[in-house]
Amino acid sequence: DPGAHVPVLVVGTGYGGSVAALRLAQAGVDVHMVEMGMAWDTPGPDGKIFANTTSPDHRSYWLRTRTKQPLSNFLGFPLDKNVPRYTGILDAEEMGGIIVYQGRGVGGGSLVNGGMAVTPKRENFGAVLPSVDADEMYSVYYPRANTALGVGTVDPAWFETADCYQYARVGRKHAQRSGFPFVFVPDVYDWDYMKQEAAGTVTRSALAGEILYGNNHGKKSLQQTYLARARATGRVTVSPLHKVTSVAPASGGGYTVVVEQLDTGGNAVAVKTVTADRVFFAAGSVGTSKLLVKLKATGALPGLNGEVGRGWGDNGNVMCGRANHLWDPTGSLQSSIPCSGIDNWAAGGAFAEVAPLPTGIETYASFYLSITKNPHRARFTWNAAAGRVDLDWQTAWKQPSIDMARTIFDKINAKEGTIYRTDLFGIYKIWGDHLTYHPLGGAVLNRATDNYGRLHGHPGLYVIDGALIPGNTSVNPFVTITALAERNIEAIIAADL
Ligand code: FAE
Repeated sequence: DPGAHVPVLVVGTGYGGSVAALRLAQAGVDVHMVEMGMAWDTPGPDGKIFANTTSPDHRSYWLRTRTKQPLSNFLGFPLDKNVPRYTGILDAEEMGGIIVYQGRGVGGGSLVNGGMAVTPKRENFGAVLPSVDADEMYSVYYPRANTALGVGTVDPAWFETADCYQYARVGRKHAQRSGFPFVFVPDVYDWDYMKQEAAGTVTRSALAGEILYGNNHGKKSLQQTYLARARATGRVTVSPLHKVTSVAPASGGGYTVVVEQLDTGGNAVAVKTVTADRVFFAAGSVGTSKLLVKLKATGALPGLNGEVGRGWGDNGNVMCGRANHLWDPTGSLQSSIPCSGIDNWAAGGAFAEVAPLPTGIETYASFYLSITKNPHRARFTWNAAAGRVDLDWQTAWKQPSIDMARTIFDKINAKEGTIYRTDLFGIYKIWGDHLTYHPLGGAVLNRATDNYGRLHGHPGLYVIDGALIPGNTSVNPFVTITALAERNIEAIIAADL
């Protein structure tokens, strides 16, 4: 309600926000969550909540009139098409030199992602979060996050026989023949449900190619895990299609939060003001960074320090495909949920997930999303003339990622006598180096905040999402975002409330 007062307001409903809401509610605190995206709890005219990957419609993109598919081309043909402008689920946000893909809606990135739930190797953790006690993370908070997220691993015996993972078995064969470690990767997808999909006894989701625009079945998004438990406490309310635009100290203490209510065309239809004793920024790396940089530059939060906006990275994401021989088909039926990867982090700085190309036809292609040790970090700044926040990432900064990914795929190509695909990202373009799925940083732990996410300069303001992590996690990031949020909220509840 406009004019209302709430003890805690959480900006965003992704991993960090959902952890904060659940744990605060369990501690007896009433929490209000504000989410700019839709609720995603109501079927559309086709009876489904989410659109399929192969037939994007108005539900698929955040306020675009044309799709912006990560794989833009196939066999020389561009894949993008016009769609009605709508508050859809996937934001392809163009930030100068890079397109940053993000989930929009109650559940944040958990709605659109592949569910790959990877805990970094212990020996890599010091570089991920240098100021955090690794013993505590690996004994308490990673296990707590993995349990609450519902993480599991494919049944290895079923994997060997499942048609839908032929692409992964081909990926394994090629990795091992070149001497690379092949690993199974855990996921939050319900693996029993996937077995039933393969057996034809339930409605298909992963085996119908669903990913990117939401999964109608099988995937345990935050709606099924943290957010369901948070709502069950009776202390958590959520306002979808509401966007936070300002947070500033209130005269009587606490913070004044300005919220725009959006319609499904993205227009502000009402502006509401609430006061909150405490505000948790959980709008994602880009969302939180953009808000804080703007609020500092425009004088709303003058006490924020000069670290706000710094330390942003793309988790070293780069994509590529390889063209296999005709005797190495990868399968016309491919599970959209990856279950495996190639680990060359120690030797070459790259961890590559063996990714699906769920086109429904045999492509003879192997497809990979590599996470690399890219050293470049970008900065968000306030562009007063344009009234927006800019990011100074440069496309050429992907070159180290390409070089690191090549430590795997040049060798595999040489061994197999194969070549890179040049038709997936344009015409004669090998590398998907224009995007990231894994934005991280912008309000880095122990720099813009204290060692638990308390923002310097304004008591009662916290960052609790991917903005805390300085640009790279060495693997897919959401388990680390969740575990760090579990650690921080425990300390905050104990000391501040
Ligand atoms: P996030 O989940 O992005 O949530 C932030 C929320 O805040 C969103 O719902 C926003 O709509 C909302 N918001 C933003 N600004 C405002 C505002 N001003 N007012 C109100 N609400 C706002 O943040 N990671 C993995 O670990 N494994 C994977 O397999 C994987 N696959 C991915 C595939 C795709 C296509 C994408 C896009 C991402 C993938 N990720 C994956 C990344 C993962 O989803 C991401 O790191 C987390 O979702 C980030 O969590 P946060 O809590 O930081």
